[in-house]
This record gives sequence, C-alpha cells and structure tokens, in this order.
Amino acid sequence: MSTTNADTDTETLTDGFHLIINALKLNDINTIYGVPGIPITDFGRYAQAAGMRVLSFRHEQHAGYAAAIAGYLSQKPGICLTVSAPGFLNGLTALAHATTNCFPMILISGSSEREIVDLQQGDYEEMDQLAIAKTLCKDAYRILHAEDIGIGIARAIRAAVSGRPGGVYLDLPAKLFGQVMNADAGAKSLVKVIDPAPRQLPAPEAVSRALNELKNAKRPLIILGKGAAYAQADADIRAFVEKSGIPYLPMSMAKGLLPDTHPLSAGAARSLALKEADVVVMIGARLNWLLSHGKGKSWGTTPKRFIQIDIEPREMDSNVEIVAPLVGDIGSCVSALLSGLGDDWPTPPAEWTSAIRQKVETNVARMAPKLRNNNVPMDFHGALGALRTIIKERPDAILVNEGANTLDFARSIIDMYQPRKRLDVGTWGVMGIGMGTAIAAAVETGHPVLAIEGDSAFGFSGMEIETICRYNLPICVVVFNNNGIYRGTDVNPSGGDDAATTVFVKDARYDKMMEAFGGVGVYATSPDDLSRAVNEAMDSGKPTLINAVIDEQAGTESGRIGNLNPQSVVSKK
Ligand code: ADP
Ligand code: TPW
Ligand code: MG
Repeated sequence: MSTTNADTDTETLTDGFHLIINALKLNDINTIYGVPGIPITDFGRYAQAAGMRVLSFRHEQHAGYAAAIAGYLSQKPGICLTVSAPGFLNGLTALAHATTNCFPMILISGSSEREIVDLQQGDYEEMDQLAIAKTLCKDAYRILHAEDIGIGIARAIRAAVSGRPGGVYLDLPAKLFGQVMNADAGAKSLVKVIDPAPRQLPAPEAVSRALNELKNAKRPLIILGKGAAYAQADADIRAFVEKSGIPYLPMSMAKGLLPDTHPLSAGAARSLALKEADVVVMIGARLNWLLSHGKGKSWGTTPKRFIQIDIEPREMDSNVEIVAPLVGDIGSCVSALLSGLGDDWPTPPAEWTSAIRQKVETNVARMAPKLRNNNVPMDFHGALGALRTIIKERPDAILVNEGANTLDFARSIIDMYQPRKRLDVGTWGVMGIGMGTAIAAAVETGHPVLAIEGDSAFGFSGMEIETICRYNLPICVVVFNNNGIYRGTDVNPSGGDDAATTVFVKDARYDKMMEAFGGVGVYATSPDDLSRAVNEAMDSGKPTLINAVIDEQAGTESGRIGNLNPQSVVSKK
C-alpha cells in the first residue's frame, strides 16, 4: 500500500490485514478455514487475493474441525477464522476438541473494542473472548499493536505445534486490522519460526530401562495411538515392530500405520492381547477411557508393566504406574529403541505370538460370511463388507467415520493399509466432525475421501455438503440411514404423540439434499448398489451423497459403549 504522508514525502505503509497475512505465509501457512463477517470479511478477501486458500463454511464449528484435522495431517497448525462472540463460540468447541486430541490448531477470532468490552458497555458482539478461551486450549494470546503481529503469530505457532500439540486462541481486535505502520519496519517485524517443533531426545538411561523391560517380557504388546500416526515416523515404527517381532494393537486413528493385515497385528484379537500381555509399550496413546485407564476387567489378571513413549512428561503415571517412561518425540524415541534392539534381539516366545495369530485368524474367519451378505434392507455387516472391499482396492482414499454403531462396526470391519487414512471422532467421541474433517482431508491431501456417517452423526454437519459442492471436492458421503440414533425403533414411553427421543423422520432422503446443491445423490438399498455407487463416486471425483438404507432394528444402544450409560433404579425403559 502506498500513500503520501505529511512528514515524509512518500512513505510506503502497510497495515494489520497485510501483516497478519504475510506472517502466516512466511510460516508456510496457506490455508484458512472460516466464516466471514465483521470484523474479518476483508481479511478473508485480502488473504484470498494474496494467494491463500480461504475456504468459507456454513458454520464455524465445521471450519474448526477442518482446521483441527488439517493440523493433524500436516503437522502445521490448522487455521480457523471467525467473527466475534457467537462465531468465536461456535469455533471454540473445535478448539477444545483439537486440544483434547493433541492436534495443532489456531482459532483466530476478530473481537470488539477492548475499552467497551472491558467496561461491559454493550459493544457489537461484546465478549471477553480471551478469558473464555484460556481454559479450553493450550494457550491464548491477544495482539493489540501492528508491530507485535510477527511475534504474536510466532508465539501462536510455537504453542500449537511444540511439545504436546494442541489448540491455541489468537484474539485480534477489530482495530488491529486497520492499524498502519511503515512497510519496511512491518516486514522486518515478521518472524519465521525456526524449528517450531524441536526434536526432544529421550535420556539414554530411559532408553536402556525400556529395553531391559522389553527383554524380560514373555508376552509383550505394542499399542500404537494417534500420536504415533501424527509423528510421521512411519518407517521407524514399522521397523521397530518388525524387528522386535512384538504384536501390536492400533488405536482407532493409528489403524493403517502398519497395514491392518500385517502378521503382527493383534487388532482382531484385542481382548486376548490386553488380558494376557505382561509388558505393554504405549507409543503415542494415552491410558484414558478408550483403554479402560490401563486397569480393570479388560486388562485381565496378568500383572502389567508399562513402557510409555510420550512427549508430555505429565502423561506418565496419569492412570497407572509407568515402569519405563520415555519422554521425548516419537521419532527420536522409537529410533533410539530400534538401535538398541541390536541384531541378536530375541523375538517374543512363539507361544505368545502364535496364540494371538490364531485368535486373529479365528475371528477374521468368523466375520467373513457376515460381511458377504447381500441382505435388503442392509445390516451393518453387509453394508460395511462392501465398503471394506472399496478401501482395500483404494488404499490411498481417506476414510472419515462417525456415528455409534456406524463408527464401531466400521472401525473393526474396515481394514486400513496406509498411515493417517482413518479420521474419526477422536478422544471425546464427538458427533459432528464429519463434513469438516472430510473437507480438510480432501483439501490438505488431494486424495479422495469416503465419509461413513451415522444418520444422526451426519445431521450435525450436514449443511456443509453445500461447501463440498461449492469447492467441488472429491468427497463421497455415505449416510447409514437407520432412522435414528442407534436404531429407528424406539416408541414414546408415555404413549403420547411426540416421536421418541432417539428416532428421526422415517425413510428420510438425505441423497436429495446433495442434489439440491448440484452434487450427485444416490439411494442405495443393497450392498451391491452401495458398492456400485461408491466406486462411481470415487472414479468421477464428484461430490456424492449415498443414502444407504440400513435395517432400523440392526443397531444397539450406544454401539459398543452402552455400559457407560447410567442406570435408574426407579423407572424402567
Ligand atoms: P489414541 O486416542 O489414539 O489412544 P491419544 O490421543 O490418547 O491417542 O494419545 C496421543 C498421545 O501422543 C498424547 O499423549 C500426545 O502427547 C502424544 N504425542 C503426540 N505427538 C507426539 C510426538 N510427536 N511425540 C511424542 N508424543 C506425541
Ligand atoms: C456433540 C451423543 C453419541 S453417538 C450419537 C450421539 C447423538 C449418534 C448415533 O446415531 P447415528 O449412528 O450417528 O445415527 P448409529 O449407526 O448408531 O445409528 N452430541 C455430541 N457428541 C456425542 N457423542 C453425542 C451428542 C451421541
Ligand atoms: Mg443412525
């Protein structure tokens, strides 16, 4: 921007808008997910004009989920941009989700005038956003002066990606965007963050301690979590598993880090592996509710000794004693363990590995005929059997998955073959990640996306199919339509006219929603129909939504976690 100034003849000026854009670009951040409005509409325009990809959503929560998963896939903070108060709050759920899942993300929200907000004088969209965000993310900052933009953005990037990754909030008051400063001084004030996520080497004694534990194991087991997938240390992780000969269990989003068909995968023998293992190596996975906190019935009676690799020291001993904590980044820790294995490393007793292998084979064989059924209406096995084949034939497609039964069955039925191809509800089991996740997966990777969605789950982000059509993204959404949450068969226990709390309009046509925006809608009643339609969508790359009619009686309450529902002693359902 060039203007004439009274003091100097021709001083070149810049402003907050352009400094923020240049600071992001300088740090290789070139994509923004958001929703426009006061005070950030022009910011989005200028960013697009400057060559950034700016994707406008229909609701900030989904832009936020897109940014969160973009961070997971790229190891760079995903950016979500919102307006003040309500837009900020809509984005905040996703920021908290990113933090909970250890995904790097920055929520950038415009905010109202500080002077008015702090005196609570009722400004347009007044809210003390910084104070609210603080409790829900890793760190939160506000930039008040144009000359601090470079440092402010650098701090936000480092906070998001270094150590345990997470969500960061950046508060940008409306006034900042228009603030003017000398363009040269502005350019000099920007910071290119050097080594934003530095390697953190494990202490040598911690490595020896872990190797000693492993050496003494009779029934060792490796658990791979999404932290391991995030770390992108794929080759070393695979080499560590193969060289040690230790069976491994992938957590949901770590599926495919090694192919699910790998001979050392204990995926289909999960309960046996957890119950019988004596030494367990956790790699980028937490002993939270998803692993029954490392104790109790699902871990059986065999005493466990845990080795844990994590970048966050405070993760150690959070649920049970960790006898060999390895604090550091997964790449460095796994490579240190790998070098420590040496050529004469004893593989685990064959008794153990073949017991697991046998269990896997029995379980896989038992499942096979169910997956081949061509029932109409479809059950989960028939429909997912068809989709399983599609992922086998198209291993580089990205699978997005949410729902209850739709999630639990798909996770166990669909084998994954490549790292970071399975994206789902994460640590909170949140419904609504679907379309935002699918959009970012397509945008960040360029690969085709198959989103397998419960009908309820889909409803949380359904309007974003317009976004998918608008950007013409290669996304095929399959809605598992069983007329409701878990099942479509509940009746109102009072006998009244209102529908039961878990059921939806019967035989809804989600496919027609897609047609409304110019996408392809398909109504599928059999596994064969479903296969045909998905293959067509994946070949054409056209935005497609397939309404897959699922037997409304086929699901169970809360899928596989019905045991978490509290029970009343007073009334029966
Ligand atoms: P899952 O749900 O798959 O079990 P979690 O989200 O519970 O996985 O755990 C992921 C763990 O990985 C977190 O504790 C996080 O601190 C850790 N982590 C993430 N990235 C890295 C990394 N680069 N190096 C080491 N640990 C990491
Ligand atoms: C943000 C609670 C868990 S699973 C689910 C809900 C509402 C929907 C299950 O029905 P769906 O799947 O998707 O049709 P299916 O195959 O079993 O019929 N709000 C949020 N997150 C969660 N987890 C819920 C509510 C829930
Ligand atoms: Mg349903």
